[in-house]
Amino acid sequence: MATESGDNKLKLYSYWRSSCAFRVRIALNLKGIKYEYKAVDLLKGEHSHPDFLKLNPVGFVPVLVDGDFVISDSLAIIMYLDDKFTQCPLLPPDLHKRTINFQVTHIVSSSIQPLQNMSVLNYIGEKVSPDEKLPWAQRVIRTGFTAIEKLLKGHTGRYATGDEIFLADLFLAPQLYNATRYNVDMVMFCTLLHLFPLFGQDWYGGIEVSELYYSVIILPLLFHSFRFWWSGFWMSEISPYLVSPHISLLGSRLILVTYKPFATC
Ligand SMILES: N[C@@H](CCC(=O)N[C@@H](CS)C(=O)NCC(=O)O)C(=O)O
Repeated sequence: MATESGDNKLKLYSYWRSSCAFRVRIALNLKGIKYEYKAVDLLKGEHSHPDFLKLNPVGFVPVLVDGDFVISDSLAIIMYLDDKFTQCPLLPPDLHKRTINFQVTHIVSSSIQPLQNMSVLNYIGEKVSPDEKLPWAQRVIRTGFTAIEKLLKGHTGRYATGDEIFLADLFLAPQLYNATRYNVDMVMFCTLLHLFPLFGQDWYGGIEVSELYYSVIILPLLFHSFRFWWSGFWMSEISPYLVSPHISLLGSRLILVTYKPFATC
């Protein structure tokens, strides 16, 4: 398997939370391509540093450097990697499937992500109000996801357009991560949630077994040991009941807070 480009390992300029860089990291990892990770901290403004602007004058991550060839857009980078490293092709041979992949990709990369980019949200926060940042991000994500839901209906398999991972998946997974960051209510987006159940756990009744176990078994156990200890210590039968409602309440709250039925799908 081709892993490196000549003697020069590929260099990826990335920020861990950047959904655009996340797309490229998925492509690199799927294809088993080794690369050097160059962290660019967006929160510290490192993307505006003159050295970084030499690589990408727009001041965005990701940037991929292959020898002396510099590419500064996630889709361009991914297409470059797909042509150069042919293992795990990212575009399906079927014309319709391929076109659906392009549509999803462009909805995410043109109609969602740029509108909720850090600089846009900061601008809204400054010029309009900090309170408007979150509703705006949620709104653009919801609009885009509504379109993608429609588009994918009848085409999905284990992944967005069948049983193999293609371009659309590389753009969708990071955008779903963004949706979790912006606390978008996902109950309407059944197809997306079925494709990426991990992102849906908190949204559609995905009670984590460990949480249930914690609330149903561990807390009562703790409570009863505490009761024994308490009554032994204080030689009193009344005192444990003073704390019991508190602890049971904590137990049931854990269930109620995390449980949300997958009603609409
Ligand atoms: N079309 C570009 C967009 C790149 C982009 O917007 N990157 C974001 C992170 S996901 C960024 O660097 N934001 C910095 C900012 O908004 O100032 C791509 O797909 O690579």
